[in-house]
Amino acid sequence: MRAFRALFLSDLHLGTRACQAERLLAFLKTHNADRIYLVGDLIDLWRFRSAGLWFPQQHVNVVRTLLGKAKHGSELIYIPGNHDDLLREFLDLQEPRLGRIQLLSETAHDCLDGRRLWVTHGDQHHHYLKLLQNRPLHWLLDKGYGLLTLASLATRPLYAEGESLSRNLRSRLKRVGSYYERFADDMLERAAAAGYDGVVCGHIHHPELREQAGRLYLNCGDWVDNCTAVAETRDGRFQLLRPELSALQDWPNCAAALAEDDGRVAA
Ligand SMILES: [Mn+2]
Repeated sequence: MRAFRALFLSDLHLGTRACQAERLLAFLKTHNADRIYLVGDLIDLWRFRSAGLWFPQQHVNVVRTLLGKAKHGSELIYIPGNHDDLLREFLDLQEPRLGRIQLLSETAHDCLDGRRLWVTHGDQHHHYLKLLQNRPLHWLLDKGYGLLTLASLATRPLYAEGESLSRNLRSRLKRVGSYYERFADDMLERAAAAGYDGVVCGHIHHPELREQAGRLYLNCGDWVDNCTAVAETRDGRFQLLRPELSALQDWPNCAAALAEDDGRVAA
């Protein structure tokens, strides 16, 4: 078991067939932290609205494993995203909790070195998706998202491990509009304006860890395509954990090796 000061996971999309629950479970069973942040889109409530309730045992096991961590001492903080936005309606309650899980719209993470990071899913600050307030467009995008998920699943055998149609489309999107760049710049700008030393977010399903003008941008990625998480080590370093997809049993070692050359930022 690798134990961290903090773990950040986003865009699990439990309740959809695209969620890689088996890999997620293997990850949760080998990684722990004093504080675990679930940075939005944990359960995909959009899918329940449009496709009915589908929540297989393995997805239940993910929730149980997370609750187990809370029971055994990890502090769990759940920040809803746009796919679990129904929960945002309960944020006005005094200290909203789901059992031992604290529910927050966003929060600040105090790093070991004294820096403060803004922790938020990212959609509420994302000007393109402000359009989602528009109901007919929301419906259309939801259908489009469902179709893309289905197409991505159907074509998964055609792609190498770790690749998929949706990931392929997302990387095209990057080339056309440098969408990820603009998202990161936007989030960093907002973090700076609010007096934070950086931001931890998710939402765009693109794992990234960078330091820009002295500020940290940490994107957790997702458990649909990338299977990644952000971690703060016990000595205060941030790592992007990207476990080797084809070797489940070797995950912790691979995660450590990849974190070394892939995503280390000096504390
Ligand atoms: Mn999202």
